[in-house]
Amino acid sequence: MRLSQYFLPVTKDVPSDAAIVSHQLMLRAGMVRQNGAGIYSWLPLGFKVLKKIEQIVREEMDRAGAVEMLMPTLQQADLWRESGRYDDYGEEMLRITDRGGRDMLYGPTNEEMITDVFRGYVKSYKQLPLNLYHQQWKFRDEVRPRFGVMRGREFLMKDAYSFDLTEAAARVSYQKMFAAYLNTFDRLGVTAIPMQADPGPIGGDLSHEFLVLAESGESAVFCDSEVLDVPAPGLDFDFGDETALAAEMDKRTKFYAATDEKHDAAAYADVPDGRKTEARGIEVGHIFYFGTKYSEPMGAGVQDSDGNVVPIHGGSYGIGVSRLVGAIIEACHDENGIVWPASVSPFDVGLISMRPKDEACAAGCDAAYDALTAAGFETLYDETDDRAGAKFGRMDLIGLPFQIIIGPKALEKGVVELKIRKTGEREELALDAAINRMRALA
Ligand code: 5CA
Repeated sequence: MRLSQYFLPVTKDVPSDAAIVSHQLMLRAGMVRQNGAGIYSWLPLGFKVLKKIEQIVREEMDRAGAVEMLMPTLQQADLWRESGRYDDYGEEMLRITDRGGRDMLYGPTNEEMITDVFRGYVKSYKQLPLNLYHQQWKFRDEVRPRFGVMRGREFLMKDAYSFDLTEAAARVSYQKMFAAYLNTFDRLGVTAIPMQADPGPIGGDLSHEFLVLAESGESAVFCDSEVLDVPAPGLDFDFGDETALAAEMDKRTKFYAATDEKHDAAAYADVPDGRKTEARGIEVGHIFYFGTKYSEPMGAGVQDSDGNVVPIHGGSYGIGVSRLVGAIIEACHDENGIVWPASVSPFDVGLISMRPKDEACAAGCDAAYDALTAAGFETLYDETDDRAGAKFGRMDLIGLPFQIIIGPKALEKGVVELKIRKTGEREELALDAAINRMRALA
């Protein structure tokens, strides 16, 4: 992508209410534009990151056996009356009336709607287990939308819903999502710690939140530092192996880790001294097992092997896809801007032409752009007339993992300058060698 043809409205103007670094950097890097309290347009650069996160989440859900679909944002109030949550949900729910006078709402979550889909088709235990998910915009009329996309009113969520015949089977489905989340966050380049959580308005008796540690996090976190070092299950993990699934959960839950809501000072006192970690965290995922809370009132039952109709055991599994854009920046930035993990970076490399008006330099940069593209690197090519300092600052701000800088002198020597954004390390080498080096580091 040639920068002169792109839309990258970087800016120095950041409103004073942008209190945390990810919000400031997203505005400065031209990733989002606020349209109202907690409501944002995703500008091209931000949208690319959002799509990358969405794709990784999709791949890991699919790997764990969940099946993707799409439900609408607008829902009928009557469905929520069946579960009893229409009145319970309170002011966070945005309620709308259509021209026919029907009560509608902008979905804050989809337990009712998926239960309705399920009961419309699934009648036998033989069709279980089933896990259906989608990635769709949600609306919650938060009292205090803040921190940019981290606590928005309209936000993108991945929500998965599992259906099982028995509680034991439902716990296996829960463990699958637990393991899939660890792999997902690992691929996204962040460490997310699972912690026992309060189920809140979703309900149920088993629930874990996944938190990324960051100073700006809304939750206080108490944990045994050992939990930070447990490796993710890995992409070759066998989701059909129930022993391995239980082990993955035990490996982490055996260490103390809780948010302030669930903190137990007495249990924390047993954590050995050098390992006590008190920090702040951002909730990027939340999983729930709620048994028959929705299936019973909504009549979502299946025939068991004896021919009796029994309500299914359900769970729901959320990931804050749009919140993750902010959370990743909170965990990955320095004084010059964002430092994207390669997996979610909007482009793989930034190519800076030092003298776009110099014919030889322009030709050399065009050739490098073609070579990088042919080598499979998605390249943002800065061929604008801006000052060199402005170009460097902008490229650092948007945080692509690599920069290739080409000026007339380097061209004469047959080299380019490769800069590694994370370390600031710079090296002069031939373009082919730079490509190999980037491949080795990616
Ligand atoms: N139905 C369940 C799971 S599918 C559910 O709604 N869970 S939740 O309420 O915990 O939300 C799931 C995830 O969405 C949270 O972990 C968080 O990462 C994200 N999220 C929740 N509220 C917001 C918000 N206001 N802005 C951005 N992300 C949010």
